[in-house]
Amino acid sequence: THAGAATASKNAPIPRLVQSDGRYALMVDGEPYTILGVQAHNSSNYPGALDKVWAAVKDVHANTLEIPVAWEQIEPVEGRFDFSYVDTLVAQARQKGVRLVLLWFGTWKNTGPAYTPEWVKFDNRRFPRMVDKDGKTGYCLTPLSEQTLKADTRAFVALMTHLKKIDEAKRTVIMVQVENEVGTYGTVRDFGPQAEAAFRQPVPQAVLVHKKSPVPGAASGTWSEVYGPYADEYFHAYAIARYIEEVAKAGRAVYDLPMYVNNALRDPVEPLAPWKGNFASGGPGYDVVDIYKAAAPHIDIAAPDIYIGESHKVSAVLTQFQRPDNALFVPEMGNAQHYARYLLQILGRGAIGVSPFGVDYADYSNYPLGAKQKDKTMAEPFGQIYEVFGSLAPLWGRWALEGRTYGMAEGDDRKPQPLEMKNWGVTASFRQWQLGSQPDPINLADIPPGTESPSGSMAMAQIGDDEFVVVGQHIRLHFWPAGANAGKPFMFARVEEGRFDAHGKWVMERNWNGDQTDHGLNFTGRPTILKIRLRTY
Ligand code: N0T
Repeated sequence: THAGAATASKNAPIPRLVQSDGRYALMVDGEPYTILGVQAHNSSNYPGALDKVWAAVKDVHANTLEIPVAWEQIEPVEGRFDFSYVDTLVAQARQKGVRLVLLWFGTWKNTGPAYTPEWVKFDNRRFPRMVDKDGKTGYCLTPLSEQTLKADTRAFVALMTHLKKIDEAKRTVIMVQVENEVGTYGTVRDFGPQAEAAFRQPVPQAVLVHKKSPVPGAASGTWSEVYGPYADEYFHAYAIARYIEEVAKAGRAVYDLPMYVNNALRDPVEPLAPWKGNFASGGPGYDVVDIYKAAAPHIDIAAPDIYIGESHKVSAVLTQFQRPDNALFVPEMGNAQHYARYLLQILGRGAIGVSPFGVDYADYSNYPLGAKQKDKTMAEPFGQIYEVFGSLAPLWGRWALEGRTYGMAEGDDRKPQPLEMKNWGVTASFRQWQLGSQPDPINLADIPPGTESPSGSMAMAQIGDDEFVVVGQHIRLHFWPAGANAGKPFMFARVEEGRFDAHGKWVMERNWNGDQTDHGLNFTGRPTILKIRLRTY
């Protein structure tokens, strides 16, 4: 036998993002993998804090934990690395059967340098901060410093080198977030002398190709010539993206895991306008995803952190970030109960994963962004859905890659929603009892328990011409014939309730008929999976 080949074949295939017709799957162990994630609180990245994280991961039935690795903790003294936390984390994750997404809290964490080591934080000469229009030194480290870039890159490469060493056989770590919510509050860009000189340079060709000019006829030139009133923000986005690219590229040269950046969102429905101080300038917002694609080809995904909970805004965000050149992934979302219904909408849209934030028992509530509760009752609404969806998760990624999936969440307006699929449509309605129909407008004194606030949702996969798998909660579904079936009479052939076993085999529990189908398919607060076959006659 060849010892070399035997050793090489012991490694599980490396995780990677694959694309087909503008749809995506994250491949883990060679199969599409759907991240049913949670993100730990910011300061849970120490061995002593992990028990309270794992307890919540278990309660919520997550298959993946997102958790920080801070520059300050792996390189407290320049050039001396300590990976004891990473080792503990990875070993415990394996014990629990949970995958990891590691968050590199480096030069920028929520735009600030709080997670850089002390030798970086306070050395303004060597690691300069940005300067605003009035020449005042700000809080944020400038993306134009080659020294800062070099130091961050060295630490990140050390991390990736260590991960390769301890994890390339098992691939417990499946993806890495590079920095956290980058950009800058308070100033649109750096106005220091070096930045001013760079700002007067021509826009790089790659950026021109990806990001069209809003100024008629300005196909090339300086940032101001090409991007007019957006020039400052776009220049800053480019500077940050290019910095992140250097970090990611160096890390992937050592150990080629998928990598992404996350975004603290600007308002998704406010008419697009040049930066006026109400979001982090230079972060990977929807308007500059193109610039990140141009400047940071080693970043697979620009991903939205959803803390804006209104249903129409959530839908707008998903549309803005799900693009043929950008997989949908929601690495953070509020953990308040009203966000739970978005899980199925997001997974149904074909996201590679989703992850409410702050699902651990660290005695911290990030209300008003998330839940007031810090205990099991915070995890429960998400756990109910993950537990049931878990049976579908091994199949879902393939269906999503094939474009078979759909998702929906009850709107804040509580109104019915139609959805057209291939030759079949379905209309969802909400706050119905299981039998009969509520009057319109609904009698609020007589609504089913658990529907006081919006909580309905479903994810549906069309697995055959006339066959569907759906998981739903607090929702009523009526199918109708569409496309080639339009106008034809039809009936249910089967409406089986059940689940998929560990081998992907459908296990039926019962067949719904009579009262259980005569008034639509009614899902209560207990998430349920149905396998449905329709037929025309
Ligand atoms: C998030 C989290 C954590 C309505 C906040 C959200 C996490 C970071 N930042 O708990 O700090 O590390 O990525 C910023 C939300 C901005 C406000 C949204 C307006």
